Amino acid sequence: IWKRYGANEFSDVDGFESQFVKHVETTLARSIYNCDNLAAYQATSNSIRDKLIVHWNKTQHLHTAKDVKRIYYLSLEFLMGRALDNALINLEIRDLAATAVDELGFRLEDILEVEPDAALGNGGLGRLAACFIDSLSTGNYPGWGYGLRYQYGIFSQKIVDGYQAEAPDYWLRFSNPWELPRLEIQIPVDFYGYTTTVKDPQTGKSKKQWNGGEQILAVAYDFPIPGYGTSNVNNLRMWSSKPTTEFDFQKFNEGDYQDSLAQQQRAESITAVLYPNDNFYKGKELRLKQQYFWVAASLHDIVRRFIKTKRPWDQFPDQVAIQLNDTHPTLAVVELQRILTDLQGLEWDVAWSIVQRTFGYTNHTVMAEALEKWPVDLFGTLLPRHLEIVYDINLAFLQMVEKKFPNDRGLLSSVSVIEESQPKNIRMANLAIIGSHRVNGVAELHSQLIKQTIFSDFVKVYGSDKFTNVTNGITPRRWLRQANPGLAALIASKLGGYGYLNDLNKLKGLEQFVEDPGFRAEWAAIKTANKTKLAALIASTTGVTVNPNSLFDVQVKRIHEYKRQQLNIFGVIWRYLQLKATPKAERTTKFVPKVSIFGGKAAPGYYTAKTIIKLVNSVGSVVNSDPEIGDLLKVVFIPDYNVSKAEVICPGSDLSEHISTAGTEASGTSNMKFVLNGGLIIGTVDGANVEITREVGEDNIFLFGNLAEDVEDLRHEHHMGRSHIPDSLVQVFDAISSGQFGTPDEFQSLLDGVRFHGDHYLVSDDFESYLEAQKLVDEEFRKKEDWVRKSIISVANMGFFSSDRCIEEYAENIWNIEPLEEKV
Ligand code: 26W
Repeated sequence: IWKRYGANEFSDVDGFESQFVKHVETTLARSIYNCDNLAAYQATSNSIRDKLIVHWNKTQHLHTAKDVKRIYYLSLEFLMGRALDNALINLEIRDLAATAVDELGFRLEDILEVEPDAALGNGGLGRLAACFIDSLSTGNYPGWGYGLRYQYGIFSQKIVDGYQAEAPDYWLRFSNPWELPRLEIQIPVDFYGYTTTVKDPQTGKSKKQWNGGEQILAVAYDFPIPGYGTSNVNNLRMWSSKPTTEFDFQKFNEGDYQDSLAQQQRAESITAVLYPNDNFYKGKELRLKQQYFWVAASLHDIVRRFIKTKRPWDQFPDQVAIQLNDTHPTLAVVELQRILTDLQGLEWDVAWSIVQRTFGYTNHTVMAEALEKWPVDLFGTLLPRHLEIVYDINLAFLQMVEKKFPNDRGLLSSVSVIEESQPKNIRMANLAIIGSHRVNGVAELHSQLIKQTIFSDFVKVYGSDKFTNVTNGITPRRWLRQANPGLAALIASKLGGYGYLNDLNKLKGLEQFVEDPGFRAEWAAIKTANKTKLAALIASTTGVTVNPNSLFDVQVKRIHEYKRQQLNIFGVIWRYLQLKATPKAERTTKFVPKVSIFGGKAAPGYYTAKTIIKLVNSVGSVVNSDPEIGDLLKVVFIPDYNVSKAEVICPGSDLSEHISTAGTEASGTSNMKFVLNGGLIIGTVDGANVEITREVGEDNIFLFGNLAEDVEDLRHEHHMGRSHIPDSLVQVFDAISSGQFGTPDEFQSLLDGVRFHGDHYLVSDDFESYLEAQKLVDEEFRKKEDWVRKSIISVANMGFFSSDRCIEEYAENIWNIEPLEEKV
């Protein structure tokens, strides 16, 4: 049977070509003589997809046959980027495909460029989910992702007159060969309505019942996820909303056919668009609808799969682990409790024990403004039965706390799921903690901080064992092999092949070549080639020509005050002023030629972030056209930063900036991507920078700034009016205020934030130390050979940051699952 199954698979160039032609002629109904890059992309993808489906089916059958425990990763965002190159790499058929398309008259590079990014995420959290799903497959873990199939991903960013403008990202325009519509899997999801108490005809006991008011269907779309060096293929299931076939017959009978249909059509709006906020919470009803829609469909699917095993309910946690990627899926805790009690008739306590053993919760931020809280009224209208259950969960929990800590009103009110404010709110993080057996942060420092700050009272209640750390990681398949084929090949040539790609600690073996001048020369040449590629991207997207011999200094990530792009651009202005003030003859001896590269999206409603983008572009237009400066300084903002651009940018940096106010960046993952690609970093003692320093050594990283433990006191000083703006920063502000970089009015608020409104992100406190660190960068960059040594040693010590290691830690310490490999 398996043989027949694989009938359409190919294993050589000829086989691939015939599949390609078949897809052009049948799937696409085109002729091979009338086949452009888009058609070639679709035909290639469909050929690969056929191969994946075969293994996808085998893997799923295997997991069912062996009746294994599965991990379900619930994430509202999966920032996947492109799929084709990744599939070719993971299936180890990239060379084969390149040869085949070449013989057919195409270039693989051109075909790959046609694919739109699957940009169903905002930033770090969504990209982490994508790396994890790759590592789950690679590590042969039976694991599924569950998400939403948004029709519009994160907006595409245009720069108009220096400002960000948003355009819709309709990524499904040419359909999507990487998804398998499962139109037969349609799960009804209820909203609104009311609750009643009914008598159970079997037990005679009374119980609660939810009578929903509006029903919407969740349709499954499956994305096969290939692993590297294994034939296992896992599943990423994404839900799409559509109307039920029922519609409001009363309205219909009243003659309002149009309106009744229109209301149904609105069902599709649930999964229409990804919310573009990152680290900022807004209580929008549609967002809560998205969350419940996704959670209800996913749990229904998971429970249905469990019921098929015919096991008793108390074995549910032995078969199912569910990870909550931040608080966005926390309703799953409530929904599972509802399914077990209302629908399956389990006793409350029995059900609750199952719930707690099933869930784990990952926190990704300590920032107060990012914590989700839903107004009780909004919540209760949309999900009346769930509100009752939340109150019951909270009651039982508070009774437990009261017993352990009698008469501690402060404690009760801080750990309560209900915030007794006006209006009242449901605190999703509290609910997630109470409903899970384990809570983790995403880097050592962050995991310590959550225990000391936002969740300290829960440590009191549960003890600290419930709280743990899993430091983030990245997949080396995409972020080394795919993004940097040159470097990956050089490393493979030294380490005896590509085996290091799923055993990243092997990179350590590179250290022995550090004193080999030939190796260093090859290493440096690859960096230069990657910088040339980045220069081409800069030229094509900004029109600015940059010299690849300059120091490429990059900061790409979401634009946010806590990430401090403003600190970076103030530093750039300082450098420009210094350059101008230095006699021409001395400039080249004092300053290394530098290109300052920015990129990243601002949330559409985030005014300050948008102002920072404008400032970067304004500084760029002045500096780049200053004939006195030439190659000594260029400033560019690359528009529409996304995964596929990151794959060009990360390998092309000499230095990247990870300069958040200490204690604010939970982990950061682009820091890992840059170092893995041979770049050095300048950064604060924050997030995973701390562990990167531990791994690569203090000599190979440029750290600066105040420490997390000092932040509170410094902020207090500012609020007491005891701010000190260093002279360097005063000069920068004066230059801006004088109109040197365009109308100063629009930048006024940015400067005032630092000068008069408490400087919440401590730009003034860290500015001098930042300039010092940058000075050191210049000095070190001049010592070319030493710089290359640092680069090699850093890469050699990045093994720890493979997301494969993360998944192993989650599997062992949180999920209690084992890998299972399909033997071909
Ligand atoms: C409710 C609005 C909202 C949306 C997204 C709040 C919070 C988020 C995310 C949790 C923000 C996020 O992406 N956090 C990032 O997670 C990464 C992966 O763990 C970390 O590396 C980053 O430091 C963290 O900012």
